[in-house]
Amino acid sequence: MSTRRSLLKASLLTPFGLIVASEALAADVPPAVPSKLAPANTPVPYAAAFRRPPELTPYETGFDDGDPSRPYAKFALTQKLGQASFVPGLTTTLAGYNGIFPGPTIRTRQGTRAEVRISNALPNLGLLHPEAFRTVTHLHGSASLPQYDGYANDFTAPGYVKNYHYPNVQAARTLWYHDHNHHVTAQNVYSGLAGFYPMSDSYEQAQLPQGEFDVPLMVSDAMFNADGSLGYDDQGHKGLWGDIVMVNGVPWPTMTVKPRVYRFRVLVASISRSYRFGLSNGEPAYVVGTDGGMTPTVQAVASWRQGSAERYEVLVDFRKYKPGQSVELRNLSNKNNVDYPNTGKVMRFTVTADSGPATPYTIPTTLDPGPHPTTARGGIHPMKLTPEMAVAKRKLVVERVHGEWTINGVTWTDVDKSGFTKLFGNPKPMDVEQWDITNASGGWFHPVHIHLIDGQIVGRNTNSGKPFAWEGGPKDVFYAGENETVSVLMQFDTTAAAGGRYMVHCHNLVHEDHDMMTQFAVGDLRTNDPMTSDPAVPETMPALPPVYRAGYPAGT
Ligand SMILES: [Cu+2]
Repeated sequence: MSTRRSLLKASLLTPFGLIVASEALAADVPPAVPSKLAPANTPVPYAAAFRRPPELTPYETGFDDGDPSRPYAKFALTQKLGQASFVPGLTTTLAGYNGIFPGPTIRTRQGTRAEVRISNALPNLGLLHPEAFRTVTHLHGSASLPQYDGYANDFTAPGYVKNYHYPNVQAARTLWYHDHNHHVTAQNVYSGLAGFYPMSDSYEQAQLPQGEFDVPLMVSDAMFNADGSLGYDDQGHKGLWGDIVMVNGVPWPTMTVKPRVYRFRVLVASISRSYRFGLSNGEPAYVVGTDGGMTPTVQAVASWRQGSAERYEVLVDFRKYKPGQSVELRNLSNKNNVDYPNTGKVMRFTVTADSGPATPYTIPTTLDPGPHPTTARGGIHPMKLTPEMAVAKRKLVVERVHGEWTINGVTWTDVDKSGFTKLFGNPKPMDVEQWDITNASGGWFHPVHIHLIDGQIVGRNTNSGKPFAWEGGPKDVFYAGENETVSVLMQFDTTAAAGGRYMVHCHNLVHEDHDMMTQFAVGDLRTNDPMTSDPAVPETMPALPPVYRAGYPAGT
């Protein structure tokens, strides 16, 4: 570390700056980049009002073969350019689902299958890259068939449309949809291609806050050019760390809350940044859900670590606050992030008087996720898996080799060169396996996403062999921190998804693009070919005007 760089770091000390300074020595993270925005265009923390993404209604609902036990809902999204006011006094061109960021929230229910028709009405060239503006949509958290799972090379070109099928048979959870196009996923997601897809079921509805008190928080970071356009700099494929933290596309918003218990579905949609969230007054957050649904035991935590694509559902109890009181959601940061003066802040809650008597609610200590949806066919709830059930153990090493991000030395380019036949593993349908994900590098962290599965973290070498307190539920992203090995049990449950090829990759999207991604196949790798089974077709229909549900008042 050069003296100059150390000084630069030292000049950026935040209230949590001691962490930054002491851990920067071991890091190979890129230097901070000064903001290009004029002071008048620089957002001020907590000045802007919180908002929720609009909720999209289906354009058609019905029953397969007229059978009332087989409902479906069909949605349509158009990927197109749009204009947003992210920073004061300037407009920003983005590429989003329906031209907005975050994209529309799609709420679904377990047992109602969905189709989402995604039309690419983007220009021929990317907004932040010079390549064709092809898109691939992955519904993260869904056990979808390979041809609907957003395989990185199953692209939809501008002027084309793909109708994605989602089974929605899993337990209630916070899913999200986002771009997954090979080599430019980072630029495409950063341009705005990301949205929520919460799925409910009767167990979740009976136990966790709903409606007004069920709030999605998409946390991302960005940097802007002087004219308000999105800045993009991944520093030689290391990562992108912006100086502005946004929640649902609003820099450091203030949310007005009632003195009630709120449920926040926290999603990190950042390209590279990871967070350590906590409330500014040290009050606990109650972790009730992880990537794949409710946690069997509710954990009160003072803070929790969360990387790209991880979802944590937390309850915050505002009942003890007086009207006018405020509390902040802060980011204490983690090793190997690039921190700026205000990246330690996320959002602020200001408590207002209640609108009427609240329904009594006790913060639960345990949660019942209900019967596992595929038990009848041999499916086991991920939190009931035990190491003895594993029929295979695999080691997955994430590392930088000769300037390329790799998994066991393999890149997606190697997979491409094999005609997409190269496999990391080939479990049989319904097999249980243990995968040990190792990051032997002290200088990086990698949130590793395994498609298709819900896993149980059974061990972490850095935490006396145990998962962290907040990791007590089903997961599909596994944060492999510096010198960490995280051990995961998973069942390759193909009840909803048959078999075929699925990706494994780092969810630092810059690492994923260059080229930390490989694949496994469940059963025969030739079934459900992700690129030829149901490819995109030329769009022949005019875009449907979207219909959104009535939202909540500004700031709430
Ligand atoms: Cu990575």
